[in-house]
Amino acid sequence: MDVGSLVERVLNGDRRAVARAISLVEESAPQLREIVAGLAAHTGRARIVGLTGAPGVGKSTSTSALVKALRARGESVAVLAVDPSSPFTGGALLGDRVRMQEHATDPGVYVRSMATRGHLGGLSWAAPHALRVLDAAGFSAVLVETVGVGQAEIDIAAHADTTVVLSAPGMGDGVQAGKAGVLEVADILAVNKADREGARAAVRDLRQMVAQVDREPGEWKPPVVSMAAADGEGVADLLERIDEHTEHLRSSGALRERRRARARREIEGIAVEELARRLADVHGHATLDKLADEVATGGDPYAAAETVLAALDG
Ligand SMILES: Nc1nc2c(ncn2[C@@H]2O[C@H](COP(=O)(O)OP(=O)(O)O)[C@@H](O)[C@H]2O)c(=O)[nH]1
Ligand SMILES: [Mg+2]
Repeated sequence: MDVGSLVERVLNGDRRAVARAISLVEESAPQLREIVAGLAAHTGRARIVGLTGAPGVGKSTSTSALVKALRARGESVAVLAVDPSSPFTGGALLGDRVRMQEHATDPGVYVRSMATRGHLGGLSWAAPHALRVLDAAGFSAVLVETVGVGQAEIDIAAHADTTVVLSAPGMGDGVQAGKAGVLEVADILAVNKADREGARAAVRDLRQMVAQVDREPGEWKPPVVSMAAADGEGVADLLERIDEHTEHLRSSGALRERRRARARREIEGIAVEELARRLADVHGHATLDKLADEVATGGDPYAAAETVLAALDG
C-alpha cells in the first residue's frame, strides 16, 4: 500500500480512502503511524459532536435529523457510529443503514460505523485516530454516535467538542440521564420522543437536576432540549444549542483547553502503550512473569517496577 497516496486522497476527501484509513484504525495497522503523521497538520477544523444515550432513545434518528439540518446549511457531515461491544461490522448497522438511507446518495455526507473491540484501548484509542481522518478529509461537522452503556458516554465526551446526552420518556432514562457522571459530561441534554407521555416531566426533572449543580460565573449551563426526532420536531432547537455551545467554547477559551486535554491523553496513551511494548521487549515475558509471581506472593511492587524500568535506561 502506498501510504503517501492514501494520505493525499484522504486530504482530498476521497471516500474510499477515508474508509480504508478508518479500517486501518480498526485493525490497528502498522501503517497508521505514517498516516497519522501525514494527516495531523490538516486537522482542527471539524467540530465534533458526540451523541450518546441508552439503546433505543433515538440517537440514530436524531443523528440523521441533524445531518439533514446541517446539510440544509451546506455543511459537509461525517457520521461515526461507534459500537464499543461488537466485533468489526464493516459498515453501518442494519437499522442505522435504513435510517441513513436518505443521505446515502448525498456526496456531502459520509456514514461509517466502527467497532473498537479489537484493540486494547478500545474507543479511547481508536476514536482520536478515526476523528483525525474525518477532520483531515474536510468534513465541517463530525457526529459521533455511541451507545451509552456504563462508561461509554463518559468516554465519548473525552473526544467530542460538544456532548449531547439523549434520553426518552418511559424507559427510566430521565433518571439515567441525570445520573452523576452523565450529567457532568453533558453539554446538552435532549429528551427525545416528546410525542410520548412523560416527556414533559422528564424535561422538568432534568432541568431541576441541572439547576442544582454549582457553577462558576460564565460557566456553561447545559440546556435541556425537548424533541421528537422522528418527526423532525425540536431538531432545529437542538442544532441551535449545539451552535451556541460551539460559540461558548470558542469565546471562553474552553475549546483550546478541551483539545489540549484530549491531545495530552492521547500522548500519554501512546507513550504508555509504547512503554509496555518496550518492557516486554527488554525483559521478555518470562522475566515479567517471574516478577509478577513474586509480587503476587508478597513481593514489593514498587521495587519490581523499579527493576523493570531501570533496564530501560541502560
Ligand atoms: N415515538 C417516537 N419514536 C421515536 C422517535 N425518535 C426515534 N424513535 C424510534 O425509536 C426507535 C429507536 O430509535 P434509534 O434512533 O434507532 O435509537 P438509538 O438506538 O438510540 O440509535 C426507533 O424505532 C425509532 O423510530 C420519536 O421522536 N418519537
Ligand atoms: Mg443507533
